Amino acid sequence: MSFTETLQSLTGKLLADCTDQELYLALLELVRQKSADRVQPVTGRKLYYISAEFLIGKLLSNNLINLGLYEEARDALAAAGKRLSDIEEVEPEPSLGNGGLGRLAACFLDSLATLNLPGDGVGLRYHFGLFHQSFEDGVQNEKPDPWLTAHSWAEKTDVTYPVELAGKEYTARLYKLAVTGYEGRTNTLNLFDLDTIDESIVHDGIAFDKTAIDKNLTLFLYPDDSDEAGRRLRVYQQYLMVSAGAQLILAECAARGCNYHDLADYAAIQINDTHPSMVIPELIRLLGQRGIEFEEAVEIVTKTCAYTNHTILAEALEKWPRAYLDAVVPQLMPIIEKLDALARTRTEDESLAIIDKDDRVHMAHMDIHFTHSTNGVAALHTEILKNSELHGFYELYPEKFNNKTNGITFRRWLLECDPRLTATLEKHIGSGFRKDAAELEKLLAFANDEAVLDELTAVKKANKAALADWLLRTQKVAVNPDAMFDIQSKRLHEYKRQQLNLLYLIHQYYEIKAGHLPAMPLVSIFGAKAAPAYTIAKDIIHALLTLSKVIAADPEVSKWLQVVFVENYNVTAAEKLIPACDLSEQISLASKEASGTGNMKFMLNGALTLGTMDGANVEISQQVGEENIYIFGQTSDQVIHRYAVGDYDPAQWVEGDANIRRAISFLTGPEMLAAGHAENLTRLHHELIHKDWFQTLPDFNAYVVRKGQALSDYACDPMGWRRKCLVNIAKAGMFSSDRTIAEYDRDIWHLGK
Ligand code: GPV
Repeated sequence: MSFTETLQSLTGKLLADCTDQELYLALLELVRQKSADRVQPVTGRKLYYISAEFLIGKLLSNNLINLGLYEEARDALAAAGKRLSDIEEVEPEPSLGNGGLGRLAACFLDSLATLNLPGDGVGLRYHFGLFHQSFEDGVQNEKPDPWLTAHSWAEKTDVTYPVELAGKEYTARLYKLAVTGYEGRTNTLNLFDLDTIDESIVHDGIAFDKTAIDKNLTLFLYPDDSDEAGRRLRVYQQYLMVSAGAQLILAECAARGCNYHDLADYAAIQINDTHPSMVIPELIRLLGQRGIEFEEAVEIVTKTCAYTNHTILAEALEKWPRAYLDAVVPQLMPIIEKLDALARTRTEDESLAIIDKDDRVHMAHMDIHFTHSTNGVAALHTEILKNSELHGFYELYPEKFNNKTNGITFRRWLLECDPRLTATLEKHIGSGFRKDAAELEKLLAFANDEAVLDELTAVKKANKAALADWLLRTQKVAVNPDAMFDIQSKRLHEYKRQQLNLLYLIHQYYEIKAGHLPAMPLVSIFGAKAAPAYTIAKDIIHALLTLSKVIAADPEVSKWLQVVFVENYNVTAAEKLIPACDLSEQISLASKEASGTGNMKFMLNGALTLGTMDGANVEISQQVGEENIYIFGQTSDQVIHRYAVGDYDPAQWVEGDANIRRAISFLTGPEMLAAGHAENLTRLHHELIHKDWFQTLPDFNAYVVRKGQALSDYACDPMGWRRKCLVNIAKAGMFSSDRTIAEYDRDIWHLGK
């Protein structure tokens, strides 16, 4: 049967007569059948990647590519007058993650299946995932983002497990989503849910009754944790995930012949940050029910589990008040107490305890004591963990610490999102890089080949035009496609310093007004969601939206500068933005961004990085060489030292520097107040002058200079610029998640053995 005939047998009519929705459902069914053919039996150790987030994004095109059906599908549809890109738009995006951590989990599943490794995901089937963002009156507005339709990728099973929450029994139901690798096997993403969830209790945006657990438990990813009911709800969610997950793992292993004593020969469990940490006491509890004594259970669990740390920010290291755990998971508390007592026999250092003197339970401490591996996610991050944040643990267990620098799947972040670049690369270096990312280095041979550099320029130009069309269609903004496209897209957080970019833009506004024109026009694009309860983050969004209006209304400035804030930044938007970027903003305060993964996506798509020596930027800069990246700002050592001394006073920087003073004052000046809200602008102004916890001001001047350098290089030396882009693409191979997963397997998991 031809592809067209197969599809027609699924829709029951001629393709030309089908709606996009009908074609989408037929393709979904076809992909399901083909994926099922690639399921393989499991022998030896199998990985369970347990994570509160899997930011998988839309799946249709990705699955077609991985199954080798993309071109056939596109051509068959085109022959019937249909466009695959229109059909893609019918698919709702499952936004089951916040940002990097969740997207990393999705990239890892793709690489596991591609490398033919047995590795499944375990998580939750949120009904709405992360909220949908819109801007109203210059302010972020949050609404539910439904993705579950009658025909969803996640298939309901009749597998259920009992889970006890606050003394009451609930039934967790398993949904399975097929994950097919590129020319690889099919693994499973296991997502748990309750049958009793009631979507109708959501009102006024994303508000809902936080106490009705049977109705609300899996409604949203990370419900607002600014109040106690919200925080308890997170504990409920986490326990539902780990208890059902642990029961699934034990059942699958038993079915393969495991007698529980040898669990570690059947399963490797990776704990993705601390959200799933309760899997440790839960497994010990379940093994106890199966007749295994506490001491042996601890040993089994330690051998089976490994932990990844994704941050050094203290507020992101979970410490649950004991009272919450007493209330929600009383069955775990006796076990956590015994683990605390056992940990105290290994060290007298009170700061390494699981339960501290204020009766808070440190989830990361439990992970480090009772798993065999703790890893950071970039070289610098792991060094900081070993030398400062987790130094005491490193002294106690040096053999447990290791680094696994993050990566991204090139199937989604090159083949899918940038078909133009993919085609150009294939023309010159063949298609080996699809499976072996290191082959991208072959491109270096063309670094001085003007014809190839011209082709890369043409690809970027076409991608920028496509982004301009998309912005016009979806955001109603027109941008100048001949300007430099400068993009900062990632979660809105003070440590990521969108506010530094904001101060730069204000600075440029003044410079242009004073007749100091930049080397070329700049379109500065932002994409970012702020946590609904994160006030200052929302103030930064407001300031950027307001500045965008002020500049657009000023013809003198808007010729040179435009600020665009894209609504509802998600995976789908990222796939449009990244291929069109010239300059990638990676400007976190050094030491604070554990790794970053957007930095890798931009580099792979031929953007140059403007960044601090933070996270994986350090390794990017080592790969490409300092002449092919724009680095500025304090080093992590300087930052850590400044915090240690504790004498940072932003007011002194404001006083001592006229440019800084001018930029900050503008926030509450007449232009901004006329276009925006005094409350938000005044609060941000106050925060920057009196706190500036993430040291924006000491890096301000270096940032302005470096960005000016990038603009003038781009304007005055286009071939030189394009050569740098080529080197970035060629050197991106090390940031493939295939490399990352191969390292996890070699050092931690030993899958299939
Ligand atoms: I902890 N990260 C995230 O997205 N959410 C979290 O809750 C935590 C960490 C991110 C880090 O901020 C990034 O630097 C990192 O690249 C990413 O996790 C993946 O490791």
